[in-house]
Amino acid sequence: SGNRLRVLVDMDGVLADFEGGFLKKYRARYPDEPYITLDDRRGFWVSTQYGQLRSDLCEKAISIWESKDFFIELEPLPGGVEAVKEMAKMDNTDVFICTSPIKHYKHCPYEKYAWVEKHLGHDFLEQVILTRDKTLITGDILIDDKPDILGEDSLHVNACEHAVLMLVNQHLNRVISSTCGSIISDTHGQKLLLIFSQ
Ligand code: UMP
Repeated sequence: SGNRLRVLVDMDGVLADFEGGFLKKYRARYPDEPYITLDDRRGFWVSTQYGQLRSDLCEKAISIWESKDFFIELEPLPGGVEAVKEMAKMDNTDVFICTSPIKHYKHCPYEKYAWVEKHLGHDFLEQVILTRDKTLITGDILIDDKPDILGEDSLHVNACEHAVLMLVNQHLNRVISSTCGSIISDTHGQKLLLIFSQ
């Protein structure tokens, strides 16, 4: 509250290796089906690109992350968990994990909490925000890999006065540059860091 900095950190693709976990389990479950290497992955939606490869593969892709143990077994991306712990120790700073669960709710929300407990500790469960619309959450900084974060309040996000953007490398362990603007993204899926403040 007040003059504290509130940092929102995404989970899939930022802290947890969603893409790597997906490909490993997809290939194990569908060994005879075509797949897309991590180098050839384009765009945020895995299901869309698999659907373009062959229409029935969209459903098969979705079946992977709807399965039990998919989210809890995701490997941490290098540097992510360490960076969150470091930020959480900073003065006047509150760090929250801000993540969108899938609507197939049998396993995902539970396993997202379990993942945070496993990698960041029980006390960090206090910091978990599950939302399908991140623009409804008030924060100063959102660290996310999704290039188009849209929702009920997205006009507000885009119109904010002191928007600052920082491009971070692959994960969030090294901030490499910062600039003013609204939302930037890299064509090769580089992670972006979006700061919005009122
Ligand atoms: N997700 C899909 N389809 C995809 C890729 C990811 O539904 O093709 C889900 C997995 C996560 C969520 O639950 O989207 C990612 O949300 P954020 O990283 O924006 O929090």
